[in-house]
Amino acid sequence: MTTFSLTLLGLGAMGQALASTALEAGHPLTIWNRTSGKTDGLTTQGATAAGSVREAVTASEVIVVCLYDHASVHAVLDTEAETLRGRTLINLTTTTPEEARELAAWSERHGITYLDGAIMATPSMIGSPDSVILYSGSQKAFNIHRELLGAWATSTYDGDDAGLASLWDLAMLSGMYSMFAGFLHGVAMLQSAAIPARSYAQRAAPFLAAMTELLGHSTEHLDTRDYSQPLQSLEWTTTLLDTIERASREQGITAAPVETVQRLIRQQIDAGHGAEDFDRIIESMRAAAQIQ
Ligand code: FVH
Repeated sequence: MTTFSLTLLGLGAMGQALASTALEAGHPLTIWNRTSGKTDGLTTQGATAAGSVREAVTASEVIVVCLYDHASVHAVLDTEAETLRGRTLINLTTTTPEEARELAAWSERHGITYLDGAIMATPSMIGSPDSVILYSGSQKAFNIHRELLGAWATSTYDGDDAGLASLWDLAMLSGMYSMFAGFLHGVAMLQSAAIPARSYAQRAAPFLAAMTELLGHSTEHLDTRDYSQPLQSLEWTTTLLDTIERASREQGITAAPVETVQRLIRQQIDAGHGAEDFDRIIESMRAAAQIQ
């Protein structure tokens, strides 16, 4: 394996995992964190703790940032744009696509090679093939540093538009959080009858796993936007969700997660599409953002 020196800015839960794995892979590592106390375990493993961002950036050709959010990335890097000139910046902080593009443009203005990454894993998964990190931005940087990226996770490159990794990341997380909210709504419904969450989880997990099989079943109509062959019509689905809403109220809990879906359905029924497939609610999502 080709080892090269690396700097990591940000030693939160994820930064710690990335640092530790890079050290295990044999990369000389310089680390920096805003507040003290987070470098100790890593220096024991062989990392060098820098006293300032400038010192940390100067130490390596490749600078990885894993900070709280986009604002914290600028808070750390803005004063060091000239120090970063000629180096490669890999940003693993969660941002929006536009924020990633903004940072790519900022990097270009300052002669910095920019690669954006989106981590689809928890800290404990880093270093295992089950963890995935999506990248977009500089293909050259992705290719050159593939071994390091591979030590952290299974790496994929989605193109030179720096915003694409974030777009994929947030699209995947949107699906995940909506599913978790639905799961918790189910837990609350059953807990109202003194049924423990564990019992619900035991039945819900295989049921939801079976339902995810439907996701890849037929997606063509989502691209053609032809919903005229319904698997479940909007009229049929709204009646079912209405029953869930009433059941929620009977059990003394909110139906808020279901109400959100109902609003999207009603928009399409009101526009005269009640006989079409449930998937037509995607048009309500587009309409909400004025994208037609
Ligand atoms: N943890 C996870 O499961 C995930 C999974 C997928 C993606 N993420 C993203 O990774 C970024 C970092 O997440 P994290 O888990 O390491 O986050 P924290 O443990 O909260 O650490 C945050 C670090 O950011 C530093 N920081 C915050 N604000 C500033 C600032 N204004 N200036 C400088 N540094 C800042 C913070 O420093 P300190 O509080 O220790 O001084 C931590 O180093 C994140 O984008 C996730 O979405 C994680």
